[in-house]
Amino acid sequence: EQKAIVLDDAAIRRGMTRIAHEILEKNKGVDGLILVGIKTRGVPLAKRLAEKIAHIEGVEVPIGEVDITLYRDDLSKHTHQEEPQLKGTSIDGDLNNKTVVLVDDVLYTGRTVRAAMDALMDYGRPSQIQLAVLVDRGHRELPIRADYVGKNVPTSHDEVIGVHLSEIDSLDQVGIYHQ
Ligand code: 3GP
Ligand code: 5GP
Ligand code: MG
Repeated sequence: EQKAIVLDDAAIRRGMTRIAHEILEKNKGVDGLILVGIKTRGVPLAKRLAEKIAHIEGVEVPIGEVDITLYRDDLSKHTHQEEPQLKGTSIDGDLNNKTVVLVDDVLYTGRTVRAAMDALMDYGRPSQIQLAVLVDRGHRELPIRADYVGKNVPTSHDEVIGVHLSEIDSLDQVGIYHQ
C-alpha cells in the first residue's frame, strides 16, 4: 500500500541530471570512466546517466552490468540472511585503472554493492569505484556509502521503496510503501 510519492518523473529526471554533473565534476571529465548498472533497475539508470553525460560532454561513456540475486522470500527481511549471490557480469574490456561508477536504484544494507564490487575485481584493478543510487533508504550493515544520491529517504524496516522506471514499468515514480 502506497504511503507517499517521494519522487515523480520530473524529480527523477532532475536528480539524474544533477548526478551526471556531479560525476563529471568529481572526476574532472569522462577519462577512464565506466558506468556499471546493478540489475534490474540499476541498468536503465546507468543508461540514463550515460545519455546525460553524452549530452553534456559530447562523449559516450561505456556501460556494463552486474546481476546479483538476493536469496530470500521476504524482500524486506533479507538482513542477517544469506549473502547476495552473483549471477552474471557483462563488462567489455578490462577495468584496470578505470574509474567505475556502480549504479543502483536503492541502497539499503550495502550487501548488494559489496557483492558487486567483489565481481568487478575479476575484471582487473579499477583505480577507483564510486557508487550512485537513486534512493538511499538507510539501514546500512556494512561500511558502504554512496558518492551520488538522488534522494535520501529514511525508512523504517517495515517500509519499502517502490522504484518504477519507464523502461521497465511504463512510468517514472518512486514511492514509499507499507509492507
Ligand atoms: P531491481 O532488481 O529492479 O532493483 O531485489 C529484487 C527486486 O525487488 C529489486 O528490483 C527491488 O526493486 C525490489 N524490492 C522491493 N522492495 C525491496 C526490498 O525491501 N529489498 C530488496 N532487496 N528489494 C526490494
Ligand atoms: P542492499 O543489498 O543494500 O540491502 O539492497 C540493495 C538492493 O536491494 C538494491 O539492488 C535494491 O534494488 C534492493 N532494495 C533494497 N531495499 C529496497 C527497497 O526498499 N525498494 C527497492 N525497490 N529495492 C530495494
Ligand atoms: Mg536494484
